[in-house]
Amino acid sequence: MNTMVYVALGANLNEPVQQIQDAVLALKSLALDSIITVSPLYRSVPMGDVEQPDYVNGVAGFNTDLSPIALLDALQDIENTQGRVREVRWGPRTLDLDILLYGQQVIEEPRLTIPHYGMKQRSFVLIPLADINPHLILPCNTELKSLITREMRAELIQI
Ligand code: A4P
Ligand code: MG
Repeated sequence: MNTMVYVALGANLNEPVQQIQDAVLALKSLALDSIITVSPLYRSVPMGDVEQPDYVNGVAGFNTDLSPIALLDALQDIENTQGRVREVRWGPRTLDLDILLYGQQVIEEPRLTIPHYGMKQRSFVLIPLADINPHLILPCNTELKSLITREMRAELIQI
């Protein structure tokens, strides 16, 4: 069965825009008919206390027949292929691929929390997600657009 999924893209090392573009090509191989929608990319100030370069962030949406865990495995393979090294939590990374939404499913498993635990607070997730699906309703029945504040819009610079 095919499910619409949204994946957050983040990078802040080794030519982040190129990292995201390479990731988009890799994501196509997971998508039904290789069709994926990609948001504009944004530059964003790092969230958290770790000193690190600005991020490039965006969101991709596509239909897939992978299960949630199979999708996570595939995303982690792509991260690893692109040289992701896990050192500090919230530290700099060549590529971070997080599953934001898997259809309307709510998943609480040791390896997987969907919707992504931080998405409702993050400008660099909400704004690109609304770019590709402005009318999205989250599984908790909240309208995506209602979560986006003026302050959040001011935080991002479109690339
Ligand atoms: N995991 C659980 N749920 C999910 C999900 N929905 N999608 C587990 C993906 N993974 C999920 O992730 C740690 C574990 O989370 C995985 O093994 C998976 O089983 P990770 O990618 O290894 O580590 P991480 O990304 O450092 O941790 P975390 O908590 O996911 O960090 P975040 O929340 O992704 O934040 N600032 C800006 N401006 N832009 C950013 O993109 N990103 C971060 C990282 C910090 N600051 C940022 C940004
Ligand atoms: Mg992550």
